[in-house]
Amino acid sequence: MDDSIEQWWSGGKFGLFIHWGLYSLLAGEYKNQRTENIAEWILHDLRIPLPEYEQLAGQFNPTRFDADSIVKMAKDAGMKYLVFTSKHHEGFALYRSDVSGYNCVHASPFGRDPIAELRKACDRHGIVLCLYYSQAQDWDDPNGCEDGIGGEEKDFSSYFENKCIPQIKELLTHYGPIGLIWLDTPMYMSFEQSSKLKRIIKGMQPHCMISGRIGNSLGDYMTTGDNFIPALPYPGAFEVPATINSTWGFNKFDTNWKSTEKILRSLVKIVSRGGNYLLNVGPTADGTVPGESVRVLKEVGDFMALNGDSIYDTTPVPLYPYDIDWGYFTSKPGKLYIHIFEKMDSAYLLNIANKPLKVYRLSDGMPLSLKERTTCEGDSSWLIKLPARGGSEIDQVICVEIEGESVVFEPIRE
Ligand code: JFZ
Repeated sequence: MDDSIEQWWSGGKFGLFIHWGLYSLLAGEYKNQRTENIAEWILHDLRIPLPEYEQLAGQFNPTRFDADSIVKMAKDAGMKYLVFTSKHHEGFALYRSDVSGYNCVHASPFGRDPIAELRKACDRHGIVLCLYYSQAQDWDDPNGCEDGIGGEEKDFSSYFENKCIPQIKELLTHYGPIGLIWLDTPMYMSFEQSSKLKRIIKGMQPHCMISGRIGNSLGDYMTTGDNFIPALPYPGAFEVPATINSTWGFNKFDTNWKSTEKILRSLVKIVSRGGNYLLNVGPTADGTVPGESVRVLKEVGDFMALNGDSIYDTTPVPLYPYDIDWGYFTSKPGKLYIHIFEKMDSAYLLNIANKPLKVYRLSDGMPLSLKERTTCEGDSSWLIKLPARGGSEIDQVICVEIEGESVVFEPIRE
């Protein structure tokens, strides 16, 4: 499993997810009826008649879509890759497809190819381009899967052979190297079908990674449930796809924006457990990213610019024997990073076996004092005096340069 994990992904830790499609035009509402669920499911959830939904293609004209500014936003947030919905469950392709005319170049006044534009922008800014593709659910194709709707009268393999595979081939042929194909909701994919898809992807682009949702456990890493973070350091590679509000596709009624503090906490928590954080934005029908998302990403970027060393290329430490609710650890060879989310005067830690060599605040290198002693019970202890926090500081990162490559925690004594 591990040979297929690429360095840009394992070291990069943080990516931008983009959910965009015809559902973005409806923004959570159709004919005065609001959807209760995630906005990109509106066709399914409100049972919109297909011919009516397909009409939306004729209105798709996001003239303010600017690939460069979106990629730059990701870059400035400290993200290293971007995953764009080339075709979601609705079945509409967001690129020039010769396999199906139901795409934004041939069926929409827009007439532009967002993936071609993202390719150029990603190359310009050094971001890895990745593509989401809904391989099993396709609510537009009469033979595609649909959640909860029986497949008895369907011929899934005909959809799979005639739309899914040819479109995946287009995506891997027309846009240069793709970092990752983000497959989703495998539904009724058989082991043979998942294997075939994997063979095709790896055959065309051996370095292209495959998300955990290809089906039949054939992905290159584990994709968690949306917004779900494993409780302990997970032994393998994993990625947490997550929303900034409560929906993936744009919903004009969803103002449930998470705070920057919450997003940063999730990022650090996920990275400290060995995972990647794939954070979503849902552009509107005019192609722009909601302002609240832009703001949060900018604030996360301010943290990353000063503290990125404690995130990129780090590995999780072994499980610390005490429950601490004020922070998290990450590490690199010879370094322990202590992420502190609470206002505290000092950090008191027990049972760290390494000898501390040098201690400083990561954001500016300010040296700090660390008192090391052995407790009456014979355990080693560290007392680190912390500097006053800046007003907007959410996570104060302390770097301790240690003797030895990796961090060693002693068990709690009997
Ligand atoms: C899927 C999609 O249905 C959804 O629209 C969005 O694209 C999201 C990123 O992925 O939804 C899922 C898929 C899997 C789980 C939860 C939601 N899961 O495994 O818990």
